[in-house]
Parts: sequence; structure tokens; C-alpha cells
Amino acid sequence: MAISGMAQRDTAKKNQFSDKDLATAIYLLGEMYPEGFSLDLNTMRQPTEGLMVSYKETQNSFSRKSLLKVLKHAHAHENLVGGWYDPEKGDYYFDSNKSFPEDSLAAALAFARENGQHTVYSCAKGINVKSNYEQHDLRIIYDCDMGSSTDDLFALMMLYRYMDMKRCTLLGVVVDRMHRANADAVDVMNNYYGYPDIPIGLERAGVKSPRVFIPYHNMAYARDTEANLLFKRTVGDNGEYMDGYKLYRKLLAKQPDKSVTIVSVGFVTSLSRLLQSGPDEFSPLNGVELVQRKIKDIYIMGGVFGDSYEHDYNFTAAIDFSLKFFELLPKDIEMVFSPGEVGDPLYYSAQQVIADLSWTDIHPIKWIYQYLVEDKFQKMWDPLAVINAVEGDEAMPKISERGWITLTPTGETLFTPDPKGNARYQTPGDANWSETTLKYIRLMAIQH
Ligand SMILES: [Ca+2]
Repeated sequence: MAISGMAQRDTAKKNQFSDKDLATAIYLLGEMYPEGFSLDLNTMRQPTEGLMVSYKETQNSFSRKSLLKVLKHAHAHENLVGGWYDPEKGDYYFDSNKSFPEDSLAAALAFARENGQHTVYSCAKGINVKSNYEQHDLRIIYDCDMGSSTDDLFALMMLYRYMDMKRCTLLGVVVDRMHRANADAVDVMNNYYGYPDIPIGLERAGVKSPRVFIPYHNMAYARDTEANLLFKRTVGDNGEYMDGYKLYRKLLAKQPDKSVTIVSVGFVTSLSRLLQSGPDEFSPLNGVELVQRKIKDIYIMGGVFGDSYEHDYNFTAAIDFSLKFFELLPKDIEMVFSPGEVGDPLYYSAQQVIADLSWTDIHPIKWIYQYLVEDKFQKMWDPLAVINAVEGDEAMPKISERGWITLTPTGETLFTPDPKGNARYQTPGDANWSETTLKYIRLMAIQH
């Protein structure tokens, strides 16, 4: 480290800047970029990629006089300095930075936590990623209608990334869109992202022939030019998937009371069957009792609370199941809805997806985009329910007051405000929020 630090210092010297000159230049940069900047002292340019984390040794270096110490540390390390202006205190903060590749977010976050830093800054995306999250014991069951829109895939990808970041445990995945191929697609995703043993359940008595927006259910059987299967699987062709509601019962029975978070981004068919289930080999409790005992909250992608005349597709397509779900769900379980209008501006184009996955030729999502996706319906609705579940209220700039939500037989979601209600819904963020959130999803997508 010392040797390379010296070498870098020589490069900086070649640029003919004394540390005093540099301190002046950096101070001026701080004034020009109050929201934050990074500077590579080797090139005297702002880095366009890399995940920047500050070293704790230069923490609390504010004002101009601290800059010489910051420069000394930077010369001995990576020759990277950064700064930002704290409007509350009226001080400029400067620090020596360590850079990680853009695809090493988990490592950058771990370093940030070790160094007591609140954020990691992505130079390529221009966004901060929080590192100062509390390590919750967050247990998630992901319930999706895999095999139609691609946002179910991205939401699942986010969950694996959050697992990499030690922010949650994914207990299992329930596929509520019938047919084995849709569960096989999840099997591929589990294996591809390094979690081959996450159990998968499959709905077998759900919505008959629902609309398919993008028929990617055959992804699990993709082959290369020599007819070898492209993607690894754990369950394989001969293994069995448990019924979705049975997997719920098996998983819930083993969890501590009030500890499980459900992320539901498809039909509520398996949840409805769970609520109507009776005692079995996994639990002496009936479905309602088991849900009440074990589930803490449910994050749902769905509902229509604005002026739209179009009813929610997922609830309407499975209306009998949806009505039972709303009727039987115990009223003390927290519900947070992310309606379609919140995700509508998060448009992740096929071109961007393929570019973001350019680090590999073989990737299940990339395969789907290369062969099946025409550029439509690429809005990132489902990942929002995942982000909200893992990151909590902080991730939502706007959220409704508390109330109760009822579902009408025609699929309308009616909201009645009440401070004692169990439900809230996310409301659309501004353009800046939508842009930042999409960049965050894209940053997660390039991790590998
Ligand atoms: Ca979905």
C-alpha cells in the first residue's frame, strides 16, 4: 500500500500541484458541488465510475484547514478525495476515499459499515446507497406471478442482492401463477444468484389461463447451440414442488411469532388458500390462526387509490381468491400497498437491461430480453414492494395516512381513513425520486 501510495504521489507531483494548491482547488470544488464530489488526484478528474467510501481516519475533517491531513491520507492510500457541504452545520466535509468496482456493492457497504460511514456513493449512477441500516432479523416470503411481466424477476433479483448485503433472509418463494415452468424459472434464478436451496412452492388451483404479457416461462429449458441446458437447477425436471399454501404452512410453522414479512407481487391465490387451510402435519393451527401468529406485515404490489378507472389487474383476475383474502386476513397484520401508478414512471428499457447485463453472455434475465422481450411493459412495479419491505418507510417519500382497505366484487380497492387502520399505501414520488429509484434497481442488477 505504501509503495503504491508513493507511486501515486509521484504522479500527482508530475501534475505540478503542491498540496497547498490542491487544498485550494478541492475547497473550491466543495463550493461548486455542495451535494458532493470526488476527485482522483492522479488524473485531476472526477471519477465516472466506482463506488466511493470514506475512510474513518479522515472522518470529521471539515473546513479548509483539515484538507492537508486529508490529502496526506489520500496520498498514502488511493489518491481519492471527496467532499460535501452540510447545510445544517454550515461546514464543508472532506475525506480520503476508497473506491470499489461498481459491481461490488456488498463489499463497499461492508467497508462503509466498518468505517462508520452512512453512505456509499456510486459515481456512475450519481446516487448514494445507505449503509447505516440497522441489521434487522427480516424474514421474507416472496409470492409472485412469475412467467408474465419481467418485474417479478427483478424483484426477486433485488431480494438476492439484499441477502448478499445481509439485509434479509428469503425463507421461500411461492409462485402463484400456475404451471410448473413458472416455478422452474424461479429454480433457475435461485441457482444463478447463488441461493440454490431456497424452497419454492407452486399454486396448482389458482387463476385459470391468466393473461401472459411476456411468455418467458420456457426460460428454464433454454439450451446452447450444442443442445446443453444453459441454466443450472436444483429441483430439476424430476423434483416436486410443494403446493404454494403448503409451503407457506411449512415455513410459517417454524418461524418465531410475528416475525415474517410477505412480499406479494402476483395473485393472492396461495395466500387465500393458506388462510382457508386446516391443521396439518406442519401445524395444529388453522390458516387464519397460523397467519395471525406468525406474519407481521404484508407488502403488496397492487391496488388503485388514485383517479384511475382501471381496477387492479392482479386482484380482479383472481377476484374470488382476492375477496377471501381480504375477508380472512387478520386485521392486526400491517399492510403496505404499492399501487401501479407509483411504479409507472420506473421504465427500465430492454436496451438498458441488456447493457447493464453486458458483463456476461449467459444470464436468465438477459436471455429473456434477448429472445422474448419487445420493448413494452418493462415498468419496475414489483421491485418497489421489495424495497419497501426491506428498507421500510424511509424508502417511501410519500405514504398515505392509516386506514382500512376493502375490496369490492368488481375489484375496486376502497380506502377508509382511520388512525387505527392496518393499511397504508405508497403514493407516487416526484421525477427525481423515480429516477433515483430506477438507478438503484439498475445498480443492483449489475452486481455479480
Ligand atoms: Ca407480478
